[in-house]
Amino acid sequence: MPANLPPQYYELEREFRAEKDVREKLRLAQELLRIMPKHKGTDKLQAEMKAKISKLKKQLMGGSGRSGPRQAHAHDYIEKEGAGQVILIGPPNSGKSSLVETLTNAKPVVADYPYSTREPVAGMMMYETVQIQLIDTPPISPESYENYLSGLIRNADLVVMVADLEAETMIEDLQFIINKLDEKRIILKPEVTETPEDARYCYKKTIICAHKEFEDEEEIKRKKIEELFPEFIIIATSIIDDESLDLFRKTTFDALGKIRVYTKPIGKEPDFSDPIIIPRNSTVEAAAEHLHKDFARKLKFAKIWGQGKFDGQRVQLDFQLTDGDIVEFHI
Ligand SMILES: Nc1nc2c(ncn2[C@@H]2O[C@H](COP(=O)(O)OP(=O)(O)O)[C@@H](O)[C@H]2O)c(=O)[nH]1
Ligand SMILES: [Mg+2]
Repeated sequence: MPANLPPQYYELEREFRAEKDVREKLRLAQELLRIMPKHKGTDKLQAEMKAKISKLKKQLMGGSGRSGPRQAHAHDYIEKEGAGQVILIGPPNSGKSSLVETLTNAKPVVADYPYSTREPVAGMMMYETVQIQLIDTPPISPESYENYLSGLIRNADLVVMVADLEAETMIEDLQFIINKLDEKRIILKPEVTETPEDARYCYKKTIICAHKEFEDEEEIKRKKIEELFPEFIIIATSIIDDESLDLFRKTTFDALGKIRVYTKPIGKEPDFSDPIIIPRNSTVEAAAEHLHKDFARKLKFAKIWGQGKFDGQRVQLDFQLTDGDIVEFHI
């Protein structure tokens, strides 16, 4: 049976064969397996690719003795925690580490010299009642691109690109990042409403921080960013301006496309300490399912408290919830 592989497959395979970096090679192998049509004609090819993947993984862990160099840490994957995973990227010295240090419990290195951050660092940021995971990363510049960044960015729920308003080369620096990621087939987008036609590409929802904004009184630099990135959400931030940090928290949460729903036992007070985090436009049924599949099956109706609702309004399972709603489930 013929394999009938799409032309993209052959292109990607050529790249895969030429690639020397083990981590990038692994990513390409995984991509090849993903875009390979799954039918009898590709059974053998699928098995071969799986074998290559596991060999590359072993190599990365440094466990396969003779083959390939040992690589100490795998930085290309960070387990998700909280309401969403947000990765901060940017040119050297733009303030990524400062933002993560100020907003989370993590302690990345902050320094007034470039290339101070060598490894990704994750920390949890509190936004009202929810936690959001922030990842600090090494810079992207002509002098530096850590290959594991591609995997990290692809896996994140949201990208925050940090622009340095104090840098004279701000626009060129941002343009460089866009081009570099494009090379890695990652396209930063103000909104992601579709999957790319070419399966090797990845669209990533992105917002931009016009950072160190405190000093940009005439907003000249910020306007330049707006010109280069029309339609993107751009927020002005500075680590010495608490209001801007609050805006950062709120904007990232909104951009994640999630809502918080508080549950309330019948006849008791709602529990505001532990909201259910579900995608925007989720129904009452989806919220119940989030708690327990069985629970959702037994659910008859719910009562809702929240903006634009009558207190204790009785609603059906297909009712769409909004951020901050309080739900009392009735089974
Ligand atoms: N004026 C000002 N300087 C900042 C701000 N945030 C960070 N910096 C400074 O910018 C430099 C680089 O910060 P750092 O967080 O290490 O940048 P990174 O390389 O992007 O991680 C340091 O000297 C920081 O003190 C800010 O909001 N305003
Ligand atoms: Mg840093």
